[in-house]
Amino acid sequence: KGDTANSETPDLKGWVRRTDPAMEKWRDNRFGCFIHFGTYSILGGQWNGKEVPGAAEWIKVGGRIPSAEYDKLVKQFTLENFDAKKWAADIRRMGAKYVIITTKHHDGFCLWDSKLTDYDIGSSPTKHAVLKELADAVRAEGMDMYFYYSIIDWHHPDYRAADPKTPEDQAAYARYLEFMKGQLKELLTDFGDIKGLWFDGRWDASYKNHPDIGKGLEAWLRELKPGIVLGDRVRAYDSFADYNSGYERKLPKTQPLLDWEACMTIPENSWGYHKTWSGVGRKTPKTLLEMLVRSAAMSGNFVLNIGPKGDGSFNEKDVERMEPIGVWMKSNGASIYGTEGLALTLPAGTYATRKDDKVFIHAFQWPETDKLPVKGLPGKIKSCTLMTKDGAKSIRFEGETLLDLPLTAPDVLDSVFTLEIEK
Ligand code: FHN
Repeated sequence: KGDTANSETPDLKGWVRRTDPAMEKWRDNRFGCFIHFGTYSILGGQWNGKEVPGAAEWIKVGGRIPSAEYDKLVKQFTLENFDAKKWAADIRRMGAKYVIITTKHHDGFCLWDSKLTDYDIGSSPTKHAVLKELADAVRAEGMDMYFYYSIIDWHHPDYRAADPKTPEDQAAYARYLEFMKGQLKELLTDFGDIKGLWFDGRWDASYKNHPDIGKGLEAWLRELKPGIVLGDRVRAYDSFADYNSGYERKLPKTQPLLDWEACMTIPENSWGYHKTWSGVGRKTPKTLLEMLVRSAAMSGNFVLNIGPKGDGSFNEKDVERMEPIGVWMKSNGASIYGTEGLALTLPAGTYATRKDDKVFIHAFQWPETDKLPVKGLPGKIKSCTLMTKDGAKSIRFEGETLLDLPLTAPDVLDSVFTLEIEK
């Protein structure tokens, strides 16, 4: 199951590149943090003492857990270790500029006290107003808040996955769409400035077969919140909204023609908290950072997912990755934020980003000689520095080749050269 994405579709179908301040800000952010959090986080991928294969946030389906059992988790949602300010501070220290949280995932549980359902945090023992506290804390840390919302809803009695054919099913699904709009209105009015919505679960026939539903919803949202940033998952695969959000757990091979964002898990395929991460493909800080840099080098955004535990604390395995990325971002953020990609001829494992008259060369693989040849710069090099532990050090160059490089990489993750280019 999952989004099959518009990703490599070459036909842009009248897609217009937005250049308003809200969209420019989205672009400049470049690095976001996704949070999958809900009552499934309590289970951490295990049911009745056994590991359930598949993504931890899908455990209700993967573990064939009866609703009556699954719904009891709400009463265990105590969040004794939840601290929104700490979440926001840790995420900001990682270097993210925006946060996307699952306000409601496919299981239908709402992380805010919605007036339209009782299947929400308001029915749990916690005193924390998670969304409100988080949205405020995220903004206080200078980041942008985005809300994820699942179109699919395994809990709502009126939700229909199949294309509704009978008058009864059609009426039910129409009621569900109204419920969804009502919830979206709550999300856009009760939590301060929410920069955008991140829809998910457009693949059921009820939504996919009727592109007008998504288009109508999109128009309604744009009226409700002018400037809102919407990824293309609000639409039914037929065209793009503000950007292509279909790069899930993968990056494009070459730079796409339109704005895009990739979202990435740390384990192979689990977004919610998983106790063991038994699947293959746990990514290292270096692998994740290289994905972020490759994204910026293809003019796209990168969103790293974390899955906090059911008690509200962060998973140590997530933190082990967030911290080194944050240390790197603190010294090298200028080579990511507000940059765009630049197609240069470079050695393997080396990428380029650009901002104004600066070109940043990212060396994940350190050259085996003392030279780094660059080809295709937009002008002559005026100066070149290399970021080291002791600050930026001047580097000699001849034409487009960087010379006399140190024997080993100054940064174990990614060593960055800053080239000032003559205008
Ligand atoms: O099924 C979900 C999955 O659990 C997760 O939320 C991801 C995030 O992009 N989206 C869906 C699969 O496309």
